[in-house]
Amino acid sequence: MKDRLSSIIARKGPIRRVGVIGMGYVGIPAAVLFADAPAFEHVYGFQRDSPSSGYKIEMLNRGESPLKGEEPGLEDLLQKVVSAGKFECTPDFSKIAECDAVTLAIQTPFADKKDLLPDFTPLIAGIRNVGRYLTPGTLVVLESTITPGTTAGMAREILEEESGLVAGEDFALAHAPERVMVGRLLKNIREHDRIVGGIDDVSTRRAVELYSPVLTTGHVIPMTATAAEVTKTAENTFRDLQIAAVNQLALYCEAMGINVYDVRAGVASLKGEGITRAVLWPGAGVGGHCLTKDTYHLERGVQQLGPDALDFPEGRESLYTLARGINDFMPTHMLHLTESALKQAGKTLKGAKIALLGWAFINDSDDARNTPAEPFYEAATAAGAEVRVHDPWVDPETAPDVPPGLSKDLEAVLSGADAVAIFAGHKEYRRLVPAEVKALCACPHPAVVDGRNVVEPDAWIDAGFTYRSIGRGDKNGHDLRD
Ligand code: SAJ
Repeated sequence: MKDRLSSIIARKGPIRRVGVIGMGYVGIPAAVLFADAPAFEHVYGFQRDSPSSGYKIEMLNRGESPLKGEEPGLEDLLQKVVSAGKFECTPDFSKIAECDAVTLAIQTPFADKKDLLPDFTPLIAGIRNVGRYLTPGTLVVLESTITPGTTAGMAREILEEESGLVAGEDFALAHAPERVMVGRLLKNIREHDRIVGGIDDVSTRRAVELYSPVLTTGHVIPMTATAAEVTKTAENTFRDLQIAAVNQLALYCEAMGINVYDVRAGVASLKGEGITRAVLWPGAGVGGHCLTKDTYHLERGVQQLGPDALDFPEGRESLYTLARGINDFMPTHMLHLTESALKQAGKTLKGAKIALLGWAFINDSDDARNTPAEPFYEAATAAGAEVRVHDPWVDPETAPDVPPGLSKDLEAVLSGADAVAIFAGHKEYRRLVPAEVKALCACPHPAVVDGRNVVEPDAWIDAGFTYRSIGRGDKNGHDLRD
């Protein structure tokens, strides 16, 4: 029946009109790049006119980007395609019927971090909207990160149910996972290779036709839809695994009294002749919206698609969820290091004033999603400490789940602190001067616990701090200096 789809597409001709559902940090750059491609004549950006996001419609149609932070080239390109009449943002989903190809870029965040399940509700609503207005010969592409099996499973079923059409016969269906990083959205879409996977060869070929015109140095890598879903979740699972491997090494180095960074440099020196050792950086934990959840997408995928076919060591936990457990342990380890440093100064967590520096999950960013600082904050508070949080990048007004009293006033947060716990490697913290911090802490032996290797151990130990850092087994047992 693939011939039927091929002939419908042949009659329809090349893709000329494109729709992008979801005007977020993935959909907006995708839409303007499609609109700027000479291959396409018009692009609709579909955005629900909801109380929280409806404002984007007017903004985008004025050529203004609603995205926070610097996105090089995005607003210029948006103004160019809007004034050329090639891009239009609309809440009218019926215009999907005019499109030859429709992509969905809708986030799948955790519904509840405790149960590690993604919230597919917004994506399902988007898919239903597409199904409602789907016409024969249209290509539908899911760009969101999804559990392997979703494209050929749930998405296909919903589209067929809503449209009365049949995937692979009346319309093409594919997955092309986004690989963008905030701050370099256009560059990533143009230059990263693009995984494109259809539910059948005809769908794959049509998706290749859609994405090829927007790539500059990137290449399209065709495969099946399920392989594309596994690729996306695996690429983040492997990064999480690499981080867990070096976090565990750091814990071992602390226990053996050696410096993990010496070991890291030593291991990484083994290279050449095709030998490589990708050793990442130990740290206070793994946050963000990618690495904290994509492992569980992959695990769910294999459980749903191949539970009986999977041959795996009896009773053994998945290496990937073990890695998640190690990375999620790092904020607890930071608490243990803080407790140890306070104890060396004759104090306990209970009643201690802790200055937590860095709420963002990543250096020099305002993004605090799933920050590892949060479990530390909660556990230290539960242990009776008073935790005050500083972050020069995170906006207390707009960021999700910010702790009470989050401040951009570093001196105020440091004043009277018994311990300083560094959770993000913001550049501001690399410039901290031990004597100045000690004067603010106003006690003989404040603790400094470095979760991102940003302070120089001896300078702080010599200034009278009790110093602890992840992986610094060579320094964590230092004598107290007056
Ligand atoms: N982290 C470490 N040690 C490391 C690297 C990161 O502890 O060596 C921590 C960071 O502090 C952060 C978390 O891991 O808390 C995630 O860091 P990240 O650099 O992976 O940033 P993300 O989550 O924004 O990951 C994104 C992902 N990109 C997309 O999903 C398109 C990921 O696949 C990329 O590998 C990563 O960016 C990147 O840097 O390219």
